Amino acid sequence: MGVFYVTTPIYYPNAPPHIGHAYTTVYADVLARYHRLLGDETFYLTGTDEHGLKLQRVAERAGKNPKELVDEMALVYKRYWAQLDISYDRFIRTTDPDHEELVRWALREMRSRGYIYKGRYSGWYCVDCEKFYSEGEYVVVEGKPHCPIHRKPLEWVEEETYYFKLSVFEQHLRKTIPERVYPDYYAREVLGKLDKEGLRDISISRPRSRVWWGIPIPWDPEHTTYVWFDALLNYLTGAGLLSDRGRFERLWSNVHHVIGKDILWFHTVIWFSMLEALDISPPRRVIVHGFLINRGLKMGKSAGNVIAIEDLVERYQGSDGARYVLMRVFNPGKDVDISFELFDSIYNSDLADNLGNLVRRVSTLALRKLGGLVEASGVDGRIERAVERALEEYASHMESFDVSNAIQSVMAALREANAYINETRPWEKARPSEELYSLLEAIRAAANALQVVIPRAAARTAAALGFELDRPDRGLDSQRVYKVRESPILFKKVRG
Ligand code: ME8
Repeated sequence: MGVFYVTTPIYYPNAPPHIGHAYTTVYADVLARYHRLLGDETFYLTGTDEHGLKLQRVAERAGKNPKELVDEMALVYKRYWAQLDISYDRFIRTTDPDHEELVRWALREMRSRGYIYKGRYSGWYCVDCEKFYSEGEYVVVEGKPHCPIHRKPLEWVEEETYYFKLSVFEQHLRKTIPERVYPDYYAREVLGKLDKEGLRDISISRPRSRVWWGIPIPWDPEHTTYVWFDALLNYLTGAGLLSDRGRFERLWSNVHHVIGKDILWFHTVIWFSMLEALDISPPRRVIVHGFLINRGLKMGKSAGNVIAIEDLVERYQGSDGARYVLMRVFNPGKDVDISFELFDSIYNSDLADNLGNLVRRVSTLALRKLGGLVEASGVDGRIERAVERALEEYASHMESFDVSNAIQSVMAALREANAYINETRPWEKARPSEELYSLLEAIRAAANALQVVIPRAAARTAAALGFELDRPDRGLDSQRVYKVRESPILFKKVRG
């Protein structure tokens, strides 16, 4: 048995999550469920990133204390994740006491090793990104520097600050990034940027007079910790670095950070350096994905092109449909241009017409022809080949984190099963036992594999057809007896 530790970014709770956040969170959930089923010691961490100027301002505008605001919003996030059946093991908040303690510990530790020093800083800052932009990075609109992502004017900031000696880690980064970033072209992208721009030390604190909503620097409370520095450390808190060293070592040996490509630099250059400064090994893997885009722009609040999670859940009749369409389009490398037309066609052809239809046809025939009792029999060679191939492909795609192709392999076997019914015409036979047994085995294998994406439909299928869900890598069986109880409609077709 192995160990599998998976994390999502911790999201800014200044607004509720949308399907871009769900894209990452469902994906990490699928990986976590897969490893749990394989028997690995699995830990899934998600949460909210609650400090910093952005949250401070949103709270001020709403006339609230930031803590009051983030308390409310953390509940909103948990409600959405419950709606999507996200099986996280901990929901971490950067205002959790154990996290604040860990941040103070990390700052002291890095300072005592000589990686933190005081200086002055000036530069152009984007509050929405919580990030400084240098010349060449920002865009100039009407003579003024603007954020390249949010297109809003940047703010000029000049102040005393603590620096982290990022510049000393270049060799370490060049050595470790290539083998740990997946897919590997993102590693090349980061190293390319490193070649072009080099590394400068980064500012990791803010004067409390300007940003008071943050963790005070332990030896100088007139400064608060930069929100990104605070946020990245959540991955150590979550694994219990200060509370259970043994468990931490186990989890950290196989940690997988799932992130969108917008925060790649933070999760490689900055994070790997922070870890090295603490004498902790870099993460086993950073798994990066592209954006969901809508009408040509990255889906997001500032672009005003957000699709709401509740709309997806409603349209696709619950969490399974919503999870499925997001995972079916999941693409690490490319941005995906989404629309309800695209999601409708995926939902209808894969879930309603293929899986749902097959389960309904097979259960109806089993009830009608065999009174629901389908006894052990060999599996037809054609079904056997299709299922075995699908399971092999599924496992190899899942091992390389390619969820979309893993589920498409299973869908191909189910299409083959539907074709097999059309051609063997079991409804014309008196007792089509072998056909129905073969088809039930195909459905069982598919439910085992697809349960990581559509847990509810898999459980309903198992209950209706009379089998227990099993590990996704278990193959076919010729020793079972099926007692089919009902012919469920798993997915009703959606009309445009
Ligand atoms: O960056 N397409 O939080 P955030 C795909 N707090 N993924 C998307 C997306 C889209 N259109 N929109 C958002 C932060 N995401 C920091 C993280 S981690 C230590 C701190 C997803 O609320 C994607 O995973 O801005 C992206 O990286 C993340 O949400 C950004 O969330």
